[in-house]
Amino acid sequence: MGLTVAEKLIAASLVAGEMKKGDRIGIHISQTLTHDVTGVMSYLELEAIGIKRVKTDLSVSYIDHNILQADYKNPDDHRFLMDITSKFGILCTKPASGICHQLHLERFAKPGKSLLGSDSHTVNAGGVGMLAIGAGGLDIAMAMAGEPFYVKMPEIIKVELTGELPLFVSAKNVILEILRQLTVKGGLNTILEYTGPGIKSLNVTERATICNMGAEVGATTSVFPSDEITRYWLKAQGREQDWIPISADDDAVYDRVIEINLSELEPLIALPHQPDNVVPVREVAGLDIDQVMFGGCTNSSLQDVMSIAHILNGKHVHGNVDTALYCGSRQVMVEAIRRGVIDNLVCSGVRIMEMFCGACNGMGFAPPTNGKSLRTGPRNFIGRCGTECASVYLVSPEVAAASAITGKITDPRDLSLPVWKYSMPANFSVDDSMFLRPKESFDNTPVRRGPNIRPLPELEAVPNQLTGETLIKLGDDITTDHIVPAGAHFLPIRCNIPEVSKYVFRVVDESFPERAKTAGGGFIVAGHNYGQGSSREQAALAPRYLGIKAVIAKSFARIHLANLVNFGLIPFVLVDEEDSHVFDPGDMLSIDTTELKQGAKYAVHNQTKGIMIPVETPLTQDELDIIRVGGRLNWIKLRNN
Ligand code: MIC
Repeated sequence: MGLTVAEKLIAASLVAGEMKKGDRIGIHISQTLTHDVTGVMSYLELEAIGIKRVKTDLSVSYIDHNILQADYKNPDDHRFLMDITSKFGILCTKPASGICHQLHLERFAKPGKSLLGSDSHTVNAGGVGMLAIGAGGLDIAMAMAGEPFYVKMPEIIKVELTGELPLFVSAKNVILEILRQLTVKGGLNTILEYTGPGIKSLNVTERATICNMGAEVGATTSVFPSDEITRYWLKAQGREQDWIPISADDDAVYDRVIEINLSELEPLIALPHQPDNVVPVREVAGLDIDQVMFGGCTNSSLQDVMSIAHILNGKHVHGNVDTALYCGSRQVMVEAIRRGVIDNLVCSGVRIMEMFCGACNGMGFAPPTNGKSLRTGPRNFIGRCGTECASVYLVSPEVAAASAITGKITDPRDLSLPVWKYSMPANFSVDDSMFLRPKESFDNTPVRRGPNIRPLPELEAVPNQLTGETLIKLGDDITTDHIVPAGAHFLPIRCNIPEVSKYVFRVVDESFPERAKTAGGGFIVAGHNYGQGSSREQAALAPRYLGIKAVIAKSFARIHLANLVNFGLIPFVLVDEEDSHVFDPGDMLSIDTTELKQGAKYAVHNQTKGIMIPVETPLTQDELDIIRVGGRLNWIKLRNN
């Protein structure tokens, strides 16, 4: 039987298990990626693991999130990252060289290789036929130490693209359409593999845009074949030698098929506060807006910037609209400057920001009270933009640009704009001078650690009896932004667990941290897709630090489930999801965890109501053994001693 592209990529890196859907497999990781919000903890964990040099072909530490240096915290983190990566043999960028995913696509992503990144949008590199997966920082540390990355062998969804994108309907609309069909839950434990005649009309940065937001359907990853279009991109980056052809066999077998005729797509928009709340732009056209943000890792390529500039050329952004642009990298910025695009945008009234994630995760450019903000990034979770009462809408660069002119949500096709077609340069300006090369070998140069970089908390083993109060009851699709907030006030404290734990569930119940501490910990009860969104392991570690014993939910997002295992927090799944109504905040619960066995059923004793509720865990025995000892770092210490 023939293989899909995804199966070929997995087979090339498989080091444990068999490619049987649903089985746990181990993948060798050739490249890793971190950034400055998740990377500090990842390198603290790498130190704890005890190796002296990374075992990967390439590891890169990007500095692209915490760029608002409002006090000592972010510059201290950056100094720590530069020092520690140099010792371990890791490349490190200078601050604001660009967004990690755009930079990695430009300079390092390789078809056929595997990449693990401490960011959920690592999947962006699937645009060049790479097996690129987001994971928590500790999993990245393990990969840097040469350990396999374990994941459930996913189902493979064939996304058959036909036709060609119409004018002013760009690649972002493809993934918005997939989100509309699949929802934020629909891609769990799947790989989205793009194929069909339609892919021949998509260049690498368009393919990366589509892969990038595959993270929002919960997919393990997304991937395109590696073909002549891939080769063109690598050649334009001076990396043609990295190209290899990868395509699915004619008799490859897929688990599901989604068909999309690109020619029939229209401009789409994700309404607040979920990326799958997608409707046609024309359904909400005319709504007044306060802000437009161009940028984010999904749409900050040269094509995106030039498309925006084409629409704004000779026009001004509306007086009521504050508009900002974050180019994806120095390369994008330089190429745009050389084409006269940046001065056009300045003349149109667009604020030119630094090259980093920026407003996408609330690092500046927050909307006003009850503001309406159109953004070209991947996420619109509540509170993520920095203003909890604001509403963020996700759109393509073209819809964002048209709306910036009119001051209202606008379909660009209604502006009778001149036709414009992007032609990707045959050669991009390549300048790697902002990548700091590591020392030749590990040495004892001290690593400068600011006071905000706190040691990893000690985690005790899981007791045989879990007892405590139901501290919070939540619905479906609880995001990592609900659990530990994003934004300029909170991203800088991500490497300070005692501090960040003060803000757990801030956007849903500000009293939670104090109640958890007063109660000596307890339980979280939630619905489906608990922990959707980012790779931030603090979303597991901070509740653990507050004494949370277990999370009882209807289902879990992939990355967060792995983070719960890594930090010794048991994820229980309701055997009958209707039992969720039995739990109320304040109910006293107890669970006998003397035996943590794969496939076992457990009973949650709701002592307040005198009811026993059956639950199970979706974990393998290895994962349960890791939880038993209090998490992966404890497990490693025990293994090494
Ligand atoms: C995001 O897009 O949510 C982030 C901020 O990049 C996160 C990383 C983090 O939360 O630290 C992600 O996607 O993993």
